Amino acid sequence: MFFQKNTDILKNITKDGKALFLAYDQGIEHGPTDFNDENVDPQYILKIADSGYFTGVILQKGVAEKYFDKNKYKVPLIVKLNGKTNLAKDIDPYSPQICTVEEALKYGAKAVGYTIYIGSEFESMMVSEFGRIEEEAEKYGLPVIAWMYPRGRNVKNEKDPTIIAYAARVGLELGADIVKIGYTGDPKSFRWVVESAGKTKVVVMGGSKEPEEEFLEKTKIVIEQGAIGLAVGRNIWQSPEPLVISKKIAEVIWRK
Ligand code: FBP
Repeated sequence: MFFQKNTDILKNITKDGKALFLAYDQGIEHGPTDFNDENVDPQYILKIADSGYFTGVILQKGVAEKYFDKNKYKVPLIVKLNGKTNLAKDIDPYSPQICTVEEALKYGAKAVGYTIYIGSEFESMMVSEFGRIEEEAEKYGLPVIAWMYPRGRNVKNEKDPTIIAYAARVGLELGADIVKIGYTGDPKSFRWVVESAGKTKVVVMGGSKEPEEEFLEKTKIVIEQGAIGLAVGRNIWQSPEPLVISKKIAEVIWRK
């Protein structure tokens, strides 16, 4: 008999098999340059996250510890276990683990996330850290989301559909429950990404703020091609009306 993970492992962070995660780890990745007077405050973000449109909110440990009151917020918490700043400007990036699965559980996590820069000269370190996290998370039945970002001097074009499909496949090979990846730019190549990920589910990252109609069109395409949803930050909380765009995105994902 072969070992198969509990197929219901995603039940706490999905609704009818679909997902919409609000990403708010940009404070470490980019610094507060992404923020304004409102969205610099994690409480503002948590209110959006708790609006009912989201199946998860992604926080780093510090924000989770200081702001995520598990008795108050209903939105499931996803703790990002590694991170880095963009100040070092390393051509080949490494994102070290800064939080353990046990700590994440203490903050109320229903899932954990980890970035792997595939193609980086430090890929092997991240792959091996990810393996240990997988093992630990498995003990608690906690799903693991892998941010699969091709990056480094050997990656000529991060948006190359062949490389994105490779990244998605690596997520499956490593045992990720969900991979978070970029859009390839066209439906056909994106379908191949989803097929390459096999039983690992696919969510698409947001990226920098785009015109609303374009963002909704992209959402529609990725859902039609088999993604289960999005993990998006700036396109929501940089909007003057975050709940309006959240509702529209949710309508596309859950096809209302
Ligand atoms: P956005 O929707 O704001 O792009 O967030 C998605 C995300 O993956 C975040 O989780 C992360 O902080 C950020 O993008 C990393 O962006 P990059 O490494 O491309 O600068």
